[in-house]
Amino acid sequence: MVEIYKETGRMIKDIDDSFFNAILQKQFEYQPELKERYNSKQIQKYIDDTKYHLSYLSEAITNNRQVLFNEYLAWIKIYFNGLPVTDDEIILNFLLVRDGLKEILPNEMSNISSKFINTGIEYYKSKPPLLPSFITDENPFKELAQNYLSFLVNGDKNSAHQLIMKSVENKTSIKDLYLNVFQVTQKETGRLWQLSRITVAQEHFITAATQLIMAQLYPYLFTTELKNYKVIVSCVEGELHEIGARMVADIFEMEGWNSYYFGANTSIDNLIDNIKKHQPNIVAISATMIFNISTVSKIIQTIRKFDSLKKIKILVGGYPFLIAEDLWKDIGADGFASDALAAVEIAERFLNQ
Ligand code: B12
Repeated sequence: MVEIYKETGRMIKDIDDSFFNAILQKQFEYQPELKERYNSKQIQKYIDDTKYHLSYLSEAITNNRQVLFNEYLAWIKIYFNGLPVTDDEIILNFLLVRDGLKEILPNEMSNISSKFINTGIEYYKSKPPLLPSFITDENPFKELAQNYLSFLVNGDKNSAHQLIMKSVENKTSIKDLYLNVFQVTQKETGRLWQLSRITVAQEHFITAATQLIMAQLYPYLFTTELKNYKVIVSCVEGELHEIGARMVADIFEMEGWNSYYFGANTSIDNLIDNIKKHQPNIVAISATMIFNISTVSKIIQTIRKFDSLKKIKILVGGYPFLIAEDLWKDIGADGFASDALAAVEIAERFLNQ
């Protein structure tokens, strides 16, 4: 049962370029006006987008989690809402992919992919293209977060920096700044980009400024009594979102752990070599993009192969694990946490068992 899903996901992942060109030609047959409208850049974009859709479909099927595909479709709906691509064009693209897969996959597998795509399309149709702010009324630091982000959106990193340093002087804890200010303003930045309210350059500027400001807070991190525990924190290969992992490493450090932070896009081989070398109590693996779940799973399987690493507990975290309940169990991790504070709590619970 599980194997057929994995095999279907794998076959979809391995599909070659001729498939995507055939889908494009079919879309032109149904919508000849698109053929007139698309220049070579738009044709390439259509092909890239279709490949991208399949990378999500493949992970959703591999893990037998409709929610992973649905959330992606909800994301597309909002993203394309501000752009000159209609719902009908997007839905037709998915229908053509579904029918194209019927031609190349064995029956049992194409039934699975059709079910995922049909359910996804219904979800797409039912979702309004709305995305509420991540800076909510429940956030005790709402005003600080709003003011901080507003400075950065306007390109004023010095005022953003001063605002944070002033709140540190006023005894706001680093943990509150991390979770209630930086984490939510980063997510809000993503939302503003997705809604086309800020540019990619602004998003990069805000992220770089936040990383710089987090680095200025380092003197406040290393104040606790040291424990004799080690943690390795790393993003998987292909994963460029590193701030969540950085926060996890920093909060471990604040709690007296010795942390080894390897950042974004670390190769499996390199990670395994370092796990062998440092023999940590905990390995914390971070992934944000749904198409990286398989790599997380591969890392876990590789660690489990070595007798010398048997005692190590593996934690996973990041967006896919937040939306797909118990996915962490299915891929063989020992635990999952929704944020950096909870990560340390779980890790210490393991060690006190
Ligand atoms: C900054 C950013 C980038 C930067 C990252 C730079 C950097 N140095 O990190 C860059 C420009 C590289 C980037 C690239 C892309 N991005 Co981007 N990015 C973001 C953004 C705005 C912020 C990420 C962030 O810092 N979040 C804040 C951290 C603190 O939150 P977190 O990661 O969830 O971490 C917490 C918990 O999850 C947990 N946790 C995390 N890891 C772990 C691990 C363990 C073990 C545990 C226990 C817990 C844990 O603890 C953390 C701290 O509390 C997000 C928006 C968002 N919603 O996150 C989009 C976002 C993730 N990106 C998105 C996209 C689409 C992309 C690109 C595809 C864009 C493109 N067209 O190229 C690429 C993909 C790159 C790749 N292959 O990885 C989308 C993803 C949507 C989707 N469908 O999946 C988002 C959601 C934006 C959006 N709203 O549309 N991005």
